[in-house]
Amino acid sequence: MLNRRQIAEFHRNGFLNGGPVLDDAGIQELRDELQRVLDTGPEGFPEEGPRPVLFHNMVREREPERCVWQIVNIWEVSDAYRRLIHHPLIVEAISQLTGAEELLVWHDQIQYKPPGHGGVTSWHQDAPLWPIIRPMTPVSAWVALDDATVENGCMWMTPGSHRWGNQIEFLRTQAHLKQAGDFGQIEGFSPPDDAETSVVEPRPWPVQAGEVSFHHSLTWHGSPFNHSQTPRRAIAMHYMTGESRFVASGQHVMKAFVDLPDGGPMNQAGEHFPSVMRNGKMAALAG
Ligand SMILES: O=C(O)CCC(=O)C(=O)O
Repeated sequence: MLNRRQIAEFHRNGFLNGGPVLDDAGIQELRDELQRVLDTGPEGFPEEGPRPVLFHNMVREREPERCVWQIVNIWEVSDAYRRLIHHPLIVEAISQLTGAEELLVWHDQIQYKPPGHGGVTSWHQDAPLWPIIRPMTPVSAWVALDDATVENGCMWMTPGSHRWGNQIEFLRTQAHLKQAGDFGQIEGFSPPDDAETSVVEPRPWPVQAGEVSFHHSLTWHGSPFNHSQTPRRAIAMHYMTGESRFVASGQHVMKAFVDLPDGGPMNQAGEHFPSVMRNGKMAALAG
């Protein structure tokens, strides 16, 4: 359970380290499961039957010599990851941070930057990249499976940026920032006059293996290259509240799994969006 100070920190900064949620055995189980899925490979899952929604090197077209394995909805092919999306400490914290008593999984995603040639995840906000759900309020839980450090490409965060609105077009102009050495050098943006945080001060956000970090879906974040000799494995679990609605005009990889009319409640979108909390109580394990 988060305390008042932690909740206030999240609302001020737009991100928070929630502390350890996995012991060594739990970390190793998730690493082993990730390796099993990587060994199976994108083509190794049957067409019919459970498979990740997306499984690719997300930087291959931009930078063929680099790699970030992105696996969306690994929970659909792994009991250990399915248990993780229901982790009581994580779900309870998301409820505290959103103030919601009904929570659903929007989707999860592994981002694995291999040693030596791990690619960049450019500065972005999540919510503008998720145009099939409204409002833009989800909160994500990001669990490190290795110590995420400046050297191996930990995330960077910009305090207070979740209160600056949708700035995705501006952030796209910062895609030249790729190295840990210059990743924080965002230039050309002035926060709104009435914003609580009036300076752009990005900072590295190291997270230890087994810890959870939370971020708001409008918080500016990203992660540079991994030039180090250590892997940077992590999973983000993106949660939405019971108020989320489907926006049929948008595009997103999860749209193919939404069985709803425009404006329909996402809590009726179907089995790919499991409920993790109902009426303030933990929901039964998905699947
Ligand atoms: O794992 C990363 O470096 C980026 C993850 C991310 O963008 C997210 O969790 O929203």
